Amino acid sequence: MQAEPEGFDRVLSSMCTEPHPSARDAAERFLATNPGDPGTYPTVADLEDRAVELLGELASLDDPSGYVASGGTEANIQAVRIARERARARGIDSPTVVLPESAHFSFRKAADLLDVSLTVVPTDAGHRVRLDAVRDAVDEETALVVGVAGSTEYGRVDPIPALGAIAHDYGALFHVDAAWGGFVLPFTDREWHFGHAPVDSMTIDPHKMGRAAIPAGGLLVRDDSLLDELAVDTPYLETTSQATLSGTRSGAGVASAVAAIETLWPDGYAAQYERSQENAEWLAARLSDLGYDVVDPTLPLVAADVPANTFEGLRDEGWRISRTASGELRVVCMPHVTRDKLAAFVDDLAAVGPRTPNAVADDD
Ligand code: 0PR
Repeated sequence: MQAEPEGFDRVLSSMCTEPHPSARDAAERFLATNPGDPGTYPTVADLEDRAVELLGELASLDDPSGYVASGGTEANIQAVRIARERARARGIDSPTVVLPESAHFSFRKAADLLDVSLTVVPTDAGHRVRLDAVRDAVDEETALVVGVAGSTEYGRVDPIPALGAIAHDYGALFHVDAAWGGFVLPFTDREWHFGHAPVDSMTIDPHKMGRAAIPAGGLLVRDDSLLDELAVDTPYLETTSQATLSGTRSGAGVASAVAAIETLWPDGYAAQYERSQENAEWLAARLSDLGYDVVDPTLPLVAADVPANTFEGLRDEGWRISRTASGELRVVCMPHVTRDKLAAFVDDLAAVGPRTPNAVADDD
Protein backbone atom coordinates (compact mmCIF):
# COMPACT_ATOMS: atom_id res chain seq x y z
CA MET A 1 0.00 0.00 0.00
CA GLN A 2 1.36 3.37 -1.00
CA ALA A 3 -1.21 5.77 0.41
CA GLU A 4 -0.23 8.30 3.05
CA PRO A 5 -2.75 9.95 5.38
CA GLU A 6 -3.37 13.70 5.10
CA GLY A 7 -1.44 15.89 7.51
CA PHE A 8 -3.14 18.33 9.89
CA ASP A 9 -1.50 21.34 8.30
CA ARG A 10 -4.57 23.07 6.87
CA VAL A 11 -7.26 21.27 8.86
CA LEU A 12 -9.45 23.80 10.65
CA SER A 13 -12.70 21.82 10.72
CA SER A 14 -11.86 18.72 12.69
CA MET A 15 -12.67 17.94 16.29
CA CYS A 16 -9.85 15.41 16.29
CA THR A 17 -6.15 16.20 16.34
CA GLU A 18 -2.67 14.75 16.28
CA PRO A 19 -2.45 12.21 19.13
CA HIS A 20 0.09 13.00 21.83
CA PRO A 21 3.34 11.03 21.21
CA SER A 22 2.74 8.99 24.37
CA ALA A 23 -0.76 8.13 23.08
CA ARG A 24 0.58 7.14 19.69
CA ASP A 25 3.10 4.83 21.31
CA ALA A 26 0.53 3.26 23.66
CA ALA A 27 -1.90 2.75 20.76
CA GLU A 28 0.70 0.87 18.80
CA ARG A 29 1.66 -1.38 21.74
CA PHE A 30 -1.95 -2.28 22.55
CA LEU A 31 -3.18 -2.53 18.97
CA ALA A 32 -3.79 -6.28 19.15
CA THR A 33 -5.59 -6.32 22.49
CA ASN A 34 -9.33 -6.46 23.04
CA PRO A 35 -10.83 -4.89 26.17
CA GLY A 36 -14.08 -6.60 25.19
CA ASP A 37 -12.54 -9.85 26.49
CA PRO A 38 -11.09 -8.97 29.89
CA GLY A 39 -10.55 -12.62 30.79
CA THR A 40 -8.01 -12.95 27.97
CA TYR A 41 -6.62 -9.40 27.96
CA PRO A 42 -6.57 -8.36 31.64
CA THR A 43 -3.93 -5.64 31.24
CA VAL A 44 -5.97 -3.57 28.86
CA ALA A 45 -9.06 -4.23 30.98
CA ASP A 46 -7.22 -2.74 33.97
CA LEU A 47 -6.23 0.20 31.79
CA GLU A 48 -9.87 0.77 30.96
CA ASP A 49 -10.70 1.00 34.68
CA ARG A 50 -7.91 3.54 34.98
CA ALA A 51 -9.29 5.50 31.99
CA VAL A 52 -12.70 5.73 33.63
CA GLU A 53 -11.14 6.84 36.92
CA LEU A 54 -9.16 9.57 35.11
CA LEU A 55 -12.17 10.73 33.09
CA GLY A 56 -14.09 10.99 36.35
CA GLU A 57 -11.35 13.22 37.77
CA LEU A 58 -11.54 15.46 34.72
CA ALA A 59 -15.29 15.71 35.01
CA SER A 60 -15.31 16.09 38.81
CA LEU A 61 -17.51 13.03 39.12
CA ASP A 62 -16.67 10.95 42.19
CA ASP A 63 -16.20 7.26 41.59
CA PRO A 64 -17.94 7.05 38.19
CA SER A 65 -18.50 3.90 36.19
CA GLY A 66 -18.30 3.72 32.43
CA TYR A 67 -16.14 2.55 29.58
CA VAL A 68 -14.08 3.67 26.61
CA ALA A 69 -16.46 3.65 23.66
CA SER A 70 -15.74 3.87 19.95
CA GLY A 71 -16.62 7.57 20.09
CA GLY A 72 -19.19 10.11 21.13
CA THR A 73 -21.82 8.53 18.92
CA GLU A 74 -21.70 5.23 20.77
CA ALA A 75 -21.62 6.95 24.16
CA ASN A 76 -24.69 9.03 23.29
CA ILE A 77 -26.55 6.00 21.92
CA GLN A 78 -25.81 4.10 25.11
CA ALA A 79 -26.98 6.97 27.29
CA VAL A 80 -30.30 7.00 25.44
CA ARG A 81 -30.50 3.23 25.79
CA ILE A 82 -29.99 3.41 29.56
CA ALA A 83 -32.73 6.03 29.84
CA ARG A 84 -35.11 4.03 27.67
CA GLU A 85 -34.64 0.98 29.87
CA ARG A 86 -35.22 3.01 33.04
CA ALA A 87 -38.33 4.58 31.51
CA ARG A 88 -39.72 1.18 30.53
CA ALA A 89 -39.15 -0.01 34.08
CA ARG A 90 -41.30 2.95 35.20
CA GLY A 91 -44.07 1.79 32.88
CA ILE A 92 -43.50 4.37 30.14
CA ASP A 93 -44.41 2.80 26.80
CA SER A 94 -43.35 5.57 24.40
CA PRO A 95 -40.32 7.21 25.91
CA THR A 96 -39.13 10.57 24.61
CA VAL A 97 -35.80 12.36 24.75
CA VAL A 98 -35.84 16.14 25.18
CA LEU A 99 -32.77 17.72 23.61
CA PRO A 100 -31.58 21.07 22.27
CA GLU A 101 -31.47 21.76 18.56
CA SER A 102 -27.72 22.17 19.04
CA ALA A 103 -27.34 18.48 20.01
CA HIS A 104 -25.16 16.31 17.78
CA PHE A 105 -26.81 14.19 15.07
CA SER A 106 -25.76 11.01 16.89
CA PHE A 107 -28.97 11.38 18.94
CA ARG A 108 -30.94 10.92 15.71
CA LYS A 109 -29.18 7.61 15.20
CA ALA A 110 -30.02 6.68 18.79
CA ALA A 111 -33.69 7.52 18.26
CA ASP A 112 -33.79 5.44 15.09
CA LEU A 113 -32.11 2.44 16.64
CA LEU A 114 -33.90 2.52 19.96
CA ASP A 115 -37.36 3.48 18.87
CA VAL A 116 -37.61 6.53 21.10
CA SER A 117 -38.89 9.87 19.86
CA LEU A 118 -36.98 13.12 20.07
CA THR A 119 -38.48 16.40 21.23
CA VAL A 120 -36.14 19.05 19.86
CA VAL A 121 -36.05 22.31 21.80
CA PRO A 122 -34.86 25.63 20.33
CA THR A 123 -31.78 27.51 21.46
CA ASP A 124 -31.62 31.21 22.32
CA ALA A 125 -29.64 33.97 20.59
CA GLY A 126 -26.54 32.72 22.42
CA HIS A 127 -26.99 29.20 20.99
CA ARG A 128 -27.83 27.75 24.41
CA VAL A 129 -30.94 25.73 25.04
CA ARG A 130 -34.00 27.73 26.14
CA LEU A 131 -34.95 26.57 29.61
CA ASP A 132 -38.56 27.73 29.23
CA ALA A 133 -38.86 25.57 26.13
CA VAL A 134 -37.35 22.60 27.96
CA ARG A 135 -39.86 23.06 30.79
CA ASP A 136 -42.67 23.08 28.23
CA ALA A 137 -41.31 19.99 26.47
CA VAL A 138 -40.79 17.62 29.41
CA ASP A 139 -43.65 15.46 30.60
CA GLU A 140 -44.37 12.08 32.15
CA GLU A 141 -43.11 10.28 29.02
CA THR A 142 -39.70 11.95 29.15
CA ALA A 143 -36.98 9.36 29.64
CA LEU A 144 -33.99 11.66 29.21
CA VAL A 145 -33.08 15.31 29.04
CA VAL A 146 -29.87 16.12 27.17
CA GLY A 147 -27.60 19.11 27.73
CA VAL A 148 -24.61 19.96 25.55
CA ALA A 149 -21.38 21.19 27.10
CA GLY A 150 -19.41 22.35 24.08
CA SER A 151 -21.74 22.25 21.09
CA THR A 152 -20.48 20.94 17.76
CA GLU A 153 -21.32 24.07 15.80
CA TYR A 154 -20.71 26.96 18.22
CA GLY A 155 -18.87 25.48 21.22
CA ARG A 156 -21.60 26.71 23.55
CA VAL A 157 -22.48 25.27 26.97
CA ASP A 158 -26.08 24.76 28.06
CA PRO A 159 -27.20 25.69 31.63
CA ILE A 160 -26.31 22.28 33.03
CA PRO A 161 -27.50 22.43 36.68
CA ALA A 162 -30.88 23.93 35.72
CA LEU A 163 -31.42 21.29 33.05
CA GLY A 164 -30.58 18.52 35.49
CA ALA A 165 -33.09 19.90 37.98
CA ILE A 166 -35.86 19.94 35.36
CA ALA A 167 -35.08 16.36 34.29
CA HIS A 168 -35.14 15.07 37.85
CA ASP A 169 -38.37 16.91 38.66
CA TYR A 170 -40.02 14.64 36.09
CA GLY A 171 -38.18 11.49 37.13
CA ALA A 172 -36.16 11.53 33.90
CA LEU A 173 -32.42 10.96 33.63
CA PHE A 174 -30.04 13.77 32.68
CA HIS A 175 -27.23 13.27 30.15
CA VAL A 176 -24.50 15.78 29.31
CA ASP A 177 -22.77 15.57 25.96
CA ALA A 178 -19.30 16.91 26.67
CA ALA A 179 -17.73 14.84 23.88
CA TRP A 180 -15.61 17.75 22.69
CA GLY A 181 -15.92 20.18 25.63
CA GLY A 182 -15.05 17.75 28.41
CA PHE A 183 -11.30 18.27 28.17
CA VAL A 184 -11.46 22.10 28.19
CA LEU A 185 -14.31 22.76 30.64
CA PRO A 186 -12.20 22.05 33.77
CA PHE A 187 -10.13 25.14 32.97
CA THR A 188 -12.92 27.57 32.22
CA ASP A 189 -14.45 30.01 34.61
CA ARG A 190 -17.78 28.44 35.57
CA GLU A 191 -19.79 28.51 38.74
CA TRP A 192 -20.62 24.81 38.43
CA HIS A 193 -18.86 21.61 37.68
CA PHE A 194 -20.21 18.19 37.01
CA GLY A 195 -19.71 17.18 40.60
CA HIS A 196 -22.26 19.82 41.66
CA ALA A 197 -24.79 19.26 38.90
CA PRO A 198 -27.19 16.30 38.94
CA VAL A 199 -25.64 14.58 35.92
CA ASP A 200 -26.55 10.90 35.49
CA SER A 201 -24.44 10.17 32.44
CA MET A 202 -21.88 11.95 30.35
CA THR A 203 -20.08 11.66 27.04
CA ILE A 204 -16.45 12.80 27.19
CA ASP A 205 -14.17 11.76 24.33
CA PRO A 206 -10.42 11.30 24.73
CA HIS A 207 -10.06 11.19 20.92
CA LYS A 208 -11.12 14.83 20.58
CA MET A 209 -9.46 17.42 22.88
CA GLY A 210 -7.94 14.62 24.98
CA ARG A 211 -5.29 13.84 22.35
CA ALA A 212 -5.81 10.06 22.40
CA ALA A 213 -5.79 8.01 19.21
CA ILE A 214 -9.09 7.20 17.49
CA PRO A 215 -11.16 5.25 18.61
CA ALA A 216 -11.49 6.54 22.15
CA GLY A 217 -14.83 7.94 23.22
CA GLY A 218 -15.95 8.00 26.83
CA LEU A 219 -19.19 7.11 28.57
CA LEU A 220 -19.42 7.92 32.27
CA VAL A 221 -22.31 7.14 34.56
CA ARG A 222 -22.69 8.41 38.10
CA ASP A 223 -24.24 5.25 39.44
CA ASP A 224 -22.93 1.78 38.66
CA SER A 225 -26.46 0.40 38.37
CA LEU A 226 -27.07 2.52 35.26
CA LEU A 227 -24.58 0.36 33.37
CA ASP A 228 -26.61 -2.72 34.36
CA GLU A 229 -29.30 -1.45 31.99
CA LEU A 230 -26.87 -2.15 29.15
CA ALA A 231 -25.45 -5.46 30.29
CA VAL A 232 -26.08 -8.64 28.36
CA ASP A 233 -24.95 -12.12 29.41
CA THR A 234 -21.79 -13.42 27.77
CA PRO A 235 -21.96 -17.17 28.43
CA TYR A 236 -18.75 -18.31 26.74
CA LEU A 237 -16.43 -15.55 27.99
CA GLU A 238 -14.69 -15.71 31.34
CA THR A 239 -16.58 -12.59 32.40
CA THR A 240 -20.31 -12.97 32.70
CA SER A 241 -21.69 -9.83 31.11
CA GLN A 242 -20.87 -6.99 28.73
CA ALA A 243 -22.26 -3.45 28.77
CA THR A 244 -20.58 -2.09 25.66
CA LEU A 245 -22.26 -1.76 22.27
CA SER A 246 -19.26 -3.12 20.36
CA GLY A 247 -18.02 -6.61 21.13
CA THR A 248 -14.42 -6.74 19.99
CA ARG A 249 -12.94 -3.30 20.69
CA SER A 250 -9.63 -1.62 20.09
CA GLY A 251 -7.18 -1.74 22.97
CA ALA A 252 -5.38 1.06 21.13
CA GLY A 253 -8.08 3.57 22.04
CA VAL A 254 -8.11 2.52 25.70
CA ALA A 255 -4.33 2.48 26.17
CA SER A 256 -3.79 5.73 24.30
CA ALA A 257 -6.49 7.44 26.38
CA VAL A 258 -4.71 6.48 29.60
CA ALA A 259 -1.31 7.48 28.22
CA ALA A 260 -2.53 10.88 27.00
CA ILE A 261 -4.44 11.71 30.17
CA GLU A 262 -1.66 10.58 32.50
CA THR A 263 0.77 12.75 30.53
CA LEU A 264 -1.36 15.87 30.13
CA TRP A 265 -3.76 16.05 33.09
CA PRO A 266 -3.96 18.64 34.46
CA ASP A 267 -1.10 20.98 33.47
CA GLY A 268 -0.68 19.93 29.84
CA TYR A 269 -4.41 20.22 29.15
CA ALA A 270 -4.53 23.57 30.95
CA ALA A 271 -1.73 24.95 28.75
CA GLN A 272 -3.37 23.48 25.66
CA TYR A 273 -6.69 25.11 26.58
CA GLU A 274 -5.06 28.51 27.17
CA ARG A 275 -3.34 28.40 23.77
CA SER A 276 -6.45 27.22 21.93
CA GLN A 277 -8.70 29.78 23.60
CA GLU A 278 -6.26 32.64 22.94
CA ASN A 279 -6.05 31.54 19.31
CA ALA A 280 -9.83 31.42 19.02
CA GLU A 281 -10.16 34.92 20.49
CA TRP A 282 -7.41 36.22 18.20
CA LEU A 283 -9.12 34.72 15.14
CA ALA A 284 -12.51 36.11 16.20
CA ALA A 285 -11.01 39.60 16.49
CA ARG A 286 -9.35 39.38 13.04
CA LEU A 287 -12.57 38.15 11.42
CA SER A 288 -14.42 41.00 13.06
CA ASP A 289 -11.77 43.48 11.80
CA LEU A 290 -12.44 42.16 8.30
CA GLY A 291 -16.11 43.02 8.70
CA TYR A 292 -17.62 39.61 9.34
CA ASP A 293 -20.22 38.85 12.01
CA VAL A 294 -18.59 36.53 14.53
CA VAL A 295 -20.08 34.24 17.16
CA ASP A 296 -17.81 34.84 20.16
CA PRO A 297 -15.81 31.80 21.17
CA THR A 298 -16.79 30.84 24.72
CA LEU A 299 -14.78 27.67 24.11
CA PRO A 300 -12.07 27.38 21.41
CA LEU A 301 -14.42 27.31 18.41
CA VAL A 302 -15.13 30.29 16.16
CA ALA A 303 -18.09 30.69 13.82
CA ALA A 304 -18.45 33.61 11.42
CA ASP A 305 -20.84 34.65 8.72
CA VAL A 306 -18.65 34.38 5.65
CA PRO A 307 -20.20 34.45 2.16
CA ALA A 308 -20.40 31.20 0.24
CA ASN A 309 -18.04 32.34 -2.51
CA THR A 310 -15.41 33.36 0.04
CA PHE A 311 -15.78 30.00 1.75
CA GLU A 312 -15.25 28.21 -1.57
CA GLY A 313 -12.25 30.42 -2.33
CA LEU A 314 -10.64 29.36 0.94
CA ARG A 315 -11.29 25.71 0.20
CA ASP A 316 -9.63 26.23 -3.19
CA GLU A 317 -6.61 27.53 -1.30
CA GLY A 318 -6.47 24.14 0.45
CA TRP A 319 -8.04 25.09 3.78
CA ARG A 320 -10.13 22.26 5.19
CA ILE A 321 -13.01 24.18 6.70
CA SER A 322 -16.65 23.40 7.34
CA ARG A 323 -19.95 25.18 7.83
CA THR A 324 -22.65 25.28 10.46
CA ALA A 325 -26.17 24.22 9.44
CA SER A 326 -26.97 27.87 8.81
CA GLY A 327 -23.92 28.32 6.63
CA GLU A 328 -21.38 30.05 8.88
CA LEU A 329 -17.69 29.26 8.55
CA ARG A 330 -16.64 27.19 11.55
CA VAL A 331 -13.06 26.92 12.81
CA VAL A 332 -12.25 24.49 15.62
CA CYS A 333 -9.10 25.65 17.39
CA MET A 334 -7.67 22.23 18.14
CA PRO A 335 -4.09 21.88 19.44
CA HIS A 336 -2.67 21.49 15.90
CA VAL A 337 -4.21 24.85 14.90
CA THR A 338 -1.34 27.19 15.75
CA ARG A 339 -1.29 30.99 15.63
CA ASP A 340 0.95 30.88 12.53
CA LYS A 341 -1.57 28.73 10.67
CA LEU A 342 -4.41 31.03 11.67
CA ALA A 343 -2.40 34.07 10.53
CA ALA A 344 -1.85 32.42 7.12
CA PHE A 345 -5.57 31.62 6.98
CA VAL A 346 -6.54 35.22 7.78
CA ASP A 347 -4.14 36.48 5.07
CA ASP A 348 -5.82 34.18 2.56
CA LEU A 349 -9.25 35.27 3.73
CA ALA A 350 -8.32 38.93 3.29
CA ALA A 351 -7.05 38.15 -0.21
CA VAL A 352 -9.96 35.95 -1.23
CA GLY A 353 -12.97 37.75 0.10
CA PRO A 354 -12.62 41.29 1.32
CA ARG A 355 -15.31 42.77 -0.90
CA THR A 356 -18.31 40.65 0.08
CA PRO A 357 -19.15 41.27 3.71
CA ASN A 358 -21.76 39.26 5.59
CA ALA A 359 -25.15 38.31 4.38
CA VAL A 360 -25.14 40.64 1.35
CA ALA A 361 -23.46 38.02 -0.79
CA ASP A 362 -24.83 34.93 0.97
CA ASP A 363 -26.98 33.97 -1.96
CA ASP A 364 -24.22 34.24 -4.54
N1 0PR B 1 -21.14 14.90 20.51
C1 0PR B 1 -20.61 16.05 20.08
C2 0PR B 1 -20.86 17.31 20.85
C3 0PR B 1 -19.82 16.05 18.92
O1 0PR B 1 -19.31 17.20 18.48
C4 0PR B 1 -19.61 14.83 18.25
C5 0PR B 1 -18.79 14.78 17.00
C6 0PR B 1 -20.19 13.66 18.75
C7 0PR B 1 -20.96 13.73 19.89
C8 0PR B 1 -19.99 12.33 18.07
O2 0PR B 1 -18.69 11.90 18.27
P1 0PR B 1 -17.98 10.82 17.34
O3 0PR B 1 -17.83 11.45 16.00
O4 0PR B 1 -16.70 10.56 18.05
O5 0PR B 1 -18.86 9.63 17.30
N2 0PR B 1 -18.46 15.97 16.44
C9 0PR B 1 -17.75 16.11 15.19
C10 0PR B 1 -18.77 16.28 14.06
O6 0PR B 1 -19.58 15.40 13.84
C11 0PR B 1 -16.86 14.95 14.91
C12 0PR B 1 -15.79 15.19 13.92
C13 0PR B 1 -14.51 14.80 14.25
C14 0PR B 1 -16.01 15.72 12.68
C15 0PR B 1 -13.50 14.92 13.36
C16 0PR B 1 -14.99 15.86 11.77
C17 0PR B 1 -13.73 15.45 12.11
O7 0PR B 1 -12.71 15.55 11.21
O8 0PR B 1 -18.73 17.32 13.44
